[in-house]
Amino acid sequence: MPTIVIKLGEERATGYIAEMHKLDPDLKIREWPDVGDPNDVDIAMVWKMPHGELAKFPNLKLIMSMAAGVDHVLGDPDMPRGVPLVRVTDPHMARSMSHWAAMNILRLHRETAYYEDLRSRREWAPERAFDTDSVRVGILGLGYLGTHVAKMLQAMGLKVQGWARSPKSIEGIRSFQGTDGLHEMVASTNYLLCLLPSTPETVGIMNADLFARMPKGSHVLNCGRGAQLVEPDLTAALDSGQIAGAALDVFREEPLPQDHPFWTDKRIIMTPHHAAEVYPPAVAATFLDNIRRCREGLPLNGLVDLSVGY
Ligand code: NDP
Ligand code: OXD
Repeated sequence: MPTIVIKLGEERATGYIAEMHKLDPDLKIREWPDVGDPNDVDIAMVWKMPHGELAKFPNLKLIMSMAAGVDHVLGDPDMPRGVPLVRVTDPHMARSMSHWAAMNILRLHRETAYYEDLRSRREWAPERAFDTDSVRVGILGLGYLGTHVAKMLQAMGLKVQGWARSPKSIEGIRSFQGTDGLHEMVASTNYLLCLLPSTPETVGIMNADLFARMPKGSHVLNCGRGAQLVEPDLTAALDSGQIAGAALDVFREEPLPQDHPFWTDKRIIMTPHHAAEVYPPAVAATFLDNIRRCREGLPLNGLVDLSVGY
């Protein structure tokens, strides 16, 4: 009997299983590590499955990343490379990511930390105007999420530009490619937001050299993957004033270690890797559609190109 194995944090797995069973009560789902006979397993739905586990299912036909990112699967040296891998592309998630970006760009732009500090001392701040016309957001990654975020920020009246591997034609948003394009874009970007997948090409992309190319007093936001930011370079750029503030949702090591300097750095807004969530009621139907497609041999949605790693 074809069986789905699901691996997520416990409460989250229960939510997904319940939503999928609402739509198809006959689905046979097992929660890892209680997988039964590994020969029965044809589909694995995973988030951070321990390395080596996927290789234990000889009849696996589909790996579903329970996330937009697939680095947690591709990082497994024993991942069965011949098995198709799909990922989440979901409007609920895109809206959530856009809200995170908008909220944090505005928190930085409107100097929320400064005003909260004044408030804590019962001080009324002098009146001032915010120069929103000069705000220019540069998005690293104009894929499913980056494009959605770009359009929402644009609808809020911000100037937006973006960088991707291939040229884009999104009305009112200039797109850049290649290393020269990246350097050109960041030179006129004062809010740099990373929404790239984690691949060997993107690791460490936000570093001292890139910060030095931005206008002095710029801001950095990372909601892609922690490995894309060289964390000590951010601290140094904040110390020198080259970067005025940052908002981070993802970190090199998660959960952030207790002794990490970011915990107490007031110049950095932090959220614990929940900029955009996969919400079971929103995605259950699309998951079931891909399961059906796989079992009926039809084309899959959200197929990952293993040759580029996203
Ligand atoms: P997509 O695959 O749709 O988009 C990726 C974008 O990055 C594309 O525009 C792609 O260019 C570009 N890109 C990839 N490699 C390079 C490169 N070497 N140089 C330039 N551009 C590059 O992914 P999504 O938009 O769906 O998701 C992006 C990432 O966001 C995920 O991989 C994940 O890491 C992160 N994420 C984080 C979440 C959180 O809660 N913090 C939640 C969800 C996702 P091109 O279009 O030309 O292919
Ligand atoms: C994702 C994430 O990639 O939540 O979906 O990080």
